[in-house]
Amino acid sequence: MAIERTLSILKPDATRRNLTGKINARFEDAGLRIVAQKRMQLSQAQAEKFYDVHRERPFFGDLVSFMISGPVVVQVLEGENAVAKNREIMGATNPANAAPGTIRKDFAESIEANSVHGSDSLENAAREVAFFFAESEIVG
Ligand code: RTP
Ligand code: MG
Repeated sequence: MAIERTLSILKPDATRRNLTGKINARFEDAGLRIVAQKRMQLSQAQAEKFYDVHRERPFFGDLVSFMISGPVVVQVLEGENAVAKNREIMGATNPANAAPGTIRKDFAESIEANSVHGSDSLENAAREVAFFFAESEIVG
């Protein structure tokens, strides 16, 4: 299996409840390595640009408002099959549908305040990692 990198975001509901360490432990316990990480406050323009693919969706405005409602932690996870592995650890978008033992099942508050973002393909991972990090900030 290939070593991949994926972009992860700990969302404002996670930072607000001081859950960043508990969530990071899930990644590390699954064999993913946090090779870059920074805490930041997204601007409205940044959040809109990051979620541009969802611009026409009915939840776009609420999603952007939520993502700027408090600090986020953006991070690069590295490991075997990292993109799919992270999606598996995260669980389904709606915590009501998430499998037992997943981050969203255990921590998410709602379909919107669902604690984590993870890139959904290798191609999007490369784009999303580059959105937040210079190559020199990623130390594998
Ligand atoms: P993510 O992009 O955050 O990793 O989550 P995802 O792939 O599981 O979900 P996606 O369909 O890409 O949606 C992005 C984020 O938008 C919010 N959302 N709200 N109110 C709603 O019906 C709704 N649907 C999605 C969630 O925060 C979701 O993670
Ligand atoms: Mg998505």
